[in-house]
Amino acid sequence: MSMFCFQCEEASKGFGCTTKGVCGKHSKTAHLQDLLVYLLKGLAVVAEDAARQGRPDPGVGLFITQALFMTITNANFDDARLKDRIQAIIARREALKASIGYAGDLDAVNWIGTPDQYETKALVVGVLSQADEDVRSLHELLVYGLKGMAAYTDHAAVLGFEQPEIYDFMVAALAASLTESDIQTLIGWVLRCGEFGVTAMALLDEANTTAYGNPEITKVNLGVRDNPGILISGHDLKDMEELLKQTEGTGIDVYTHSEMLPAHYYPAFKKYAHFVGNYGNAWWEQDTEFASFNGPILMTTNCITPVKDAYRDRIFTTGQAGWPGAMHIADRPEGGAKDFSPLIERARSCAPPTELEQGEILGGFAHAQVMTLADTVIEAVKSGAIKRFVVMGGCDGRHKSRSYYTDVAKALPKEAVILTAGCAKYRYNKLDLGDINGIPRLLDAGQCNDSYSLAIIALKLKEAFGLDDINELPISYDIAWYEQKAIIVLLALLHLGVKHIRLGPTLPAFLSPNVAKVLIENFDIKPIGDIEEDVRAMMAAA
Ligand code: SF4
Ligand code: SF3
Repeated sequence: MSMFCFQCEEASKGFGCTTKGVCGKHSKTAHLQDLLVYLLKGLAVVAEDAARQGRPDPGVGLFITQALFMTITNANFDDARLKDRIQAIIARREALKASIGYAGDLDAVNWIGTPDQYETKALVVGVLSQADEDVRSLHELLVYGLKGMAAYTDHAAVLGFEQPEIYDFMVAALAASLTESDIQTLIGWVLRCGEFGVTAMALLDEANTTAYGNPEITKVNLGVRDNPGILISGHDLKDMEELLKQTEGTGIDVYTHSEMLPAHYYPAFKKYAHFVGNYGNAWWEQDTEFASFNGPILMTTNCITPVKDAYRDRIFTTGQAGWPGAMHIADRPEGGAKDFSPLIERARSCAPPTELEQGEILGGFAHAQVMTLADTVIEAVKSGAIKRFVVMGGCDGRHKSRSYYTDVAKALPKEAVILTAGCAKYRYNKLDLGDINGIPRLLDAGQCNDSYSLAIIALKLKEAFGLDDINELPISYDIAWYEQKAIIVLLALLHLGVKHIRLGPTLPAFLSPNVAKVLIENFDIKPIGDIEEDVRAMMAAA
């Protein structure tokens, strides 16, 4: 075994990647990420102590958030940047220790090594260094939830929205994932992670809607025009804003890819005439779709797949994303904007995108928009025109078995409405599912973090129907997961009291049998099964 990683749904053989990641991550990169997380836990222990002494390190929450974000599946494959971050963690930890006179003896708070020692050290501090499989499972579940939370917290911070309580929790929980081994206490940390997941998603919702307005019902064009284009992928809306501003009047069009599709739903972006549409599908099809796009591509976050020669000289990363050899657009200076001129220059010599498809898709059903339709929706439920809502949000992925979600969307009776968010939607968002009394049968709230919108809608419906329990609503959950943002969304739903969630295409490899049993017994989480049986059970309110 030259590495071990089981943080995503595509963990090899449902066990873990042991020689090279299915995602393309080399063992060296996996080791650097292991060491980075380990040392970050050490920094969290020191930061917690500093706060306890009343001498907190003010920037440490955001620093930890951004470093964790780098280790999310498909975010950063660039060893040089991971090494730089490890050095920065050690430097920050040592400075903090010196300033508070810290004298603890944990290895993670004291280890100092040079870059040539990182790999050897990583071999003894990775996931498998915890021998007890239940403790390991809970540590990793907690850390993966924190990674997802880190992504959302960083996006909010970029827009100027930060909450000290979220950072305090992240620091304390990360420290606990190093020092705590009592099973019940760890379960408590995992459940609290869900609670703060809701807080983090609410903060990001506030940040996005304050900066760019409330998403509106929008038809998004799938075709292309004759101008050269820039394709923007990932989740960062501030990058979206700055790219649109800097490309205005240049004769270059801008298209969204994968999780950037919901940018079209925001009023602030609609005013740009060169913001043309969405190109392609979910992240895992990028190797062919980026080739035919013909112009530069900007990856603002996950998901990057191994870069092909066909577009190697056209791919750029920014923020916490990275690919070795890809040009990285530097962070914005204090009070300034990022400089996207290298993409604009590159686009000038590129052919227009090759058309993949034509037509439109509909989206923009975040909570504020759905609430304007509340009376119609409630009436449709009362009259029986809508019998069930099925939440099918989450992530998409490569596995053939994910056709389950397309088949469920097709098999659901015409009285069912699908609520979605995240890139999972690409499995069914181009189907013609029709409408119920004018309400489309597929309501897309936005990015994966906009699962928060789906939770708000559920809570508002619970109120409107005068119910005591969210599980009494005519809503079923049939969720697709891939990476760690889906983990924080799942923990957030559990915190809100949602039960009977179907999770697929497989249950996480990092759940030990005992930890899986706790989730099943307390929340009735179940794996997806036969399409017809699942549809029947969901419609019968199983
Ligand atoms: Fe394997 Fe997923 Fe880890 Fe990549 S992130 S190495 S695919 S488990
Ligand atoms: Fe997709 Fe990577 Fe998770 Fe934001 S872009 S949902 S997989």
